[in-house]
Amino acid sequence: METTSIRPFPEGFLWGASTSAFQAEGAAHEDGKGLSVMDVRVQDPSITNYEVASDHYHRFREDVALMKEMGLKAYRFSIAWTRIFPEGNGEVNQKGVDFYNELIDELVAANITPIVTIYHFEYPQGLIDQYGGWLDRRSIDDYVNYASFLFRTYGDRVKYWLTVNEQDHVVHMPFRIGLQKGDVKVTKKAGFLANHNMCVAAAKAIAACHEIVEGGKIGPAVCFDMMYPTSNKPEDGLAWLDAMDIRNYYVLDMNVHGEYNGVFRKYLEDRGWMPEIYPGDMELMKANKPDFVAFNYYASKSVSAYPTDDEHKMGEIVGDLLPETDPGVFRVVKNENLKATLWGWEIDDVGLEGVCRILWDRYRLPLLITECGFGNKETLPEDGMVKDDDRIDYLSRHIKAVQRSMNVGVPFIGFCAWSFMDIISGHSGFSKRYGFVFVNRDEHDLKDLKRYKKKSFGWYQKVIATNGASLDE
Ligand code: BGP
Repeated sequence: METTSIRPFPEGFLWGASTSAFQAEGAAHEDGKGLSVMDVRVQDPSITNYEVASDHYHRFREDVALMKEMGLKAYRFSIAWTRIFPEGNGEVNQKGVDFYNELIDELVAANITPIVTIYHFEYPQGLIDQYGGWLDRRSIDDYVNYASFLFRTYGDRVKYWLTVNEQDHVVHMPFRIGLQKGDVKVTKKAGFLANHNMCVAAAKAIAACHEIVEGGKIGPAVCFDMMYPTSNKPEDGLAWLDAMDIRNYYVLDMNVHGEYNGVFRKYLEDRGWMPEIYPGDMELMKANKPDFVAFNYYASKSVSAYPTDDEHKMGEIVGDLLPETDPGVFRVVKNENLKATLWGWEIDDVGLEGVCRILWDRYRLPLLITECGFGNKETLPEDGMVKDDDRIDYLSRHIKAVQRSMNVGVPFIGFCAWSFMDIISGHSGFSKRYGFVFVNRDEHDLKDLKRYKKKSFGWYQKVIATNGASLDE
């Protein structure tokens, strides 16, 4: 809808940027850190050097100084579970505890609000070895014990907490829950069991946060792609509704409403994937709602109906990471109206406006964007400044989409761009860069790891200094 005016961003809006531990810190085997599934199952050393990442573990003071120079109001990062509990439970590793104390102190001294992700993909391998990790109910107590330790240790300074990063992706990726890639039907059943246990664990952590952290706010950080039906055929419209229910809403429906939505439940039951619900599980979720909905947004997807036939049977999902075809439900189709990144992610700021409105309409909780960014291949020019105009354009459009949604009543806590500096991509090594700050290394040649401000650094600095007003210049 066109409007005649747009409200400025409110005072106190958290202009932020994000990273995660395994992607930024490095020091993968230092100071007593234990192994996570990312260390042992996901990271193929032939792709890149993961062990050093961006060396944030050793250079965090320099990095926070850059954040301060930029004027960041918030920094969203994750704590590596296995730095705190190397085995996932049991003995605490004091050196890991100290590292995050120092990082948080440095941020607070720089007037930057820490937003902490409790669990960002790095599940302790120790818990997989002990009892199979998220597939066992013991995982719930170990997560809550770990989260409660963080609340007690850092809760005097950290008031914003994120329970699980992209649970909706984690459950579709066997390696992230400690399984080998195998029979899709087996791994999906396991994934949705893990999903249930994570929701119970998150509800308990929300209760613990509210009890332990004075003024603490906590919520999930899901990935939420905008979706569209590819045509005005009624069956494509229905496939879109189904895809929204079983791909986008299901985790938040459990976190916020304490329920399996009807389409998701039937989807799981028909395929034999419905996990056992223990007495009290759903009541626990209902009683412990998040304070906000945080989400990561990069792109949109278009879907068509995809009926089963002799060759495409129910449950025979195809898609390396996330289902791209799900017979009997939908298939993802290229959107010819949108440009895409080098990795095929369809760029869609209008879709972000839609997501903001959808999330507010359905959950009635304030929103926080924890990731949104543009991945690209970049090299350091002679003058030392990467001219990342495409990133500036991407972020500018997406931030304006947030503003448009706020203009029609969606309440927002803040916007955290992905990522503060170049870090290891989730799937594409170091060649896929997202940062405002260039980190001087290649996949295997670690060079000097020196930091260089990109053009977008100054651009975001100005956006923050003018509380968004410079976006209209
Ligand atoms: C999200 C993850 C991040 C980050 C980002 C970009 O799914 O939460 O950790 O990796 O996506 O993805 P990629 O690095 O694969 O481009």
